[in-house]
Amino acid sequence: MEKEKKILYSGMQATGTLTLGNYLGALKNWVGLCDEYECFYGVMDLHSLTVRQNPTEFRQNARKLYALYVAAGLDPEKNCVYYQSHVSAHAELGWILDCFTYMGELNRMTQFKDKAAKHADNINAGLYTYPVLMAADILLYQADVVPVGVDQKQHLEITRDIAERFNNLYGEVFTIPEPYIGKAGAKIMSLQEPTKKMSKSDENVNATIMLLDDRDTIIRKFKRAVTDSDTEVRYGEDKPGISNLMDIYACVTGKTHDEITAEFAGKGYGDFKLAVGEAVADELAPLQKRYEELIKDKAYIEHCIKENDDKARYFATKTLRKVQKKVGLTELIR
Ligand code: ATP
Ligand code: LTN
Repeated sequence: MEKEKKILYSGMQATGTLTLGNYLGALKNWVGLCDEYECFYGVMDLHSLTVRQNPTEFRQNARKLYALYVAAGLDPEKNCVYYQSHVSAHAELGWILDCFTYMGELNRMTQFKDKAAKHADNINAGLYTYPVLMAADILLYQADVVPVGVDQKQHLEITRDIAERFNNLYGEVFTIPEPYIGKAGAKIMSLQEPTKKMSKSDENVNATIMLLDDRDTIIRKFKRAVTDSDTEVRYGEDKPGISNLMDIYACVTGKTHDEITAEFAGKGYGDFKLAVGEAVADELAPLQKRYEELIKDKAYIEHCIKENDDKARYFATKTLRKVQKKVGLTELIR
């Protein structure tokens, strides 16, 4: 690959619908990176299979995720937005890298421990080797940088370890990826239990703002957000609820915590919660409008998927062939 621009790789699982946490913590920050980087964003549908999926809903969720990527501003002409499962090199490199990953390393993964506890009836081998497939995703594109949240940092570290181990054995095959530290990567917390992260699998609907929630729902959920018995809009460890709302407000308005404290001095929490709700609803309105248009425009979406699948396949296959050759698999006879 001619490296005029550095390569950036990221993606999300195609499970459920996205939350405000996914948006402010990840997606929103990806928009615009294509000016500086050659960007690849996957709909990580193979990873979603580690949890049992209803096939019809799963297919719809994957399409929704694709449309949300585009609606949020990932222009498919400038970013390679594609489906992981459409590029078979992911699964093929995943297998090869499984053979270069130690069980001792995988045993340390905290996400595996969390998910295994959550899905005790389905602790499958895919859940265990999840980080190796993620390593394959990243290494196939020779990514220089990977924007991920704190919860995914351990997976990026194992990716680097696997890549270095492989390179030590076979020469410089893989680029060693770095985590991408963007603008203050906000961690958005639950509106009901502000010490827990906002998560799409939360059972309490009031805890989570979904990206496709309508304006009234968004405002209502913010009005019900758990705060404290004080009245001062101030950032601090002793005020997790208010601090979370301040983080959200800061992300959507660009204001600093001090500016927010000044703006709401002498006003009650009610005014502040309403302002946060309205600001979030205003921020999401254009994305939702664009999403509604896109999801109906099957021809356009399918055109984008096809073009970008082809582009991803081209780059991924190049790396896969190199790896196959290095480990001594017999070359294809053409
Ligand atoms: P689940 O609820 O199933 O654990 P999730 O909502 O955490 O899912 P993921 O698919 O694991 O979603 O994450 C996708 C991306 O969104 C990751 O980069 C992750 O760091 C980011 N992300 C998820 N939740 C938050 C949050 N509350 N705040 C900031 N970023 C988040
Ligand atoms: N595990 C990630 C999703 C993911 C990913 C990747 C992110 C799968 N493959 C490669 C970055 C690079 C998550 O956010 N849950």
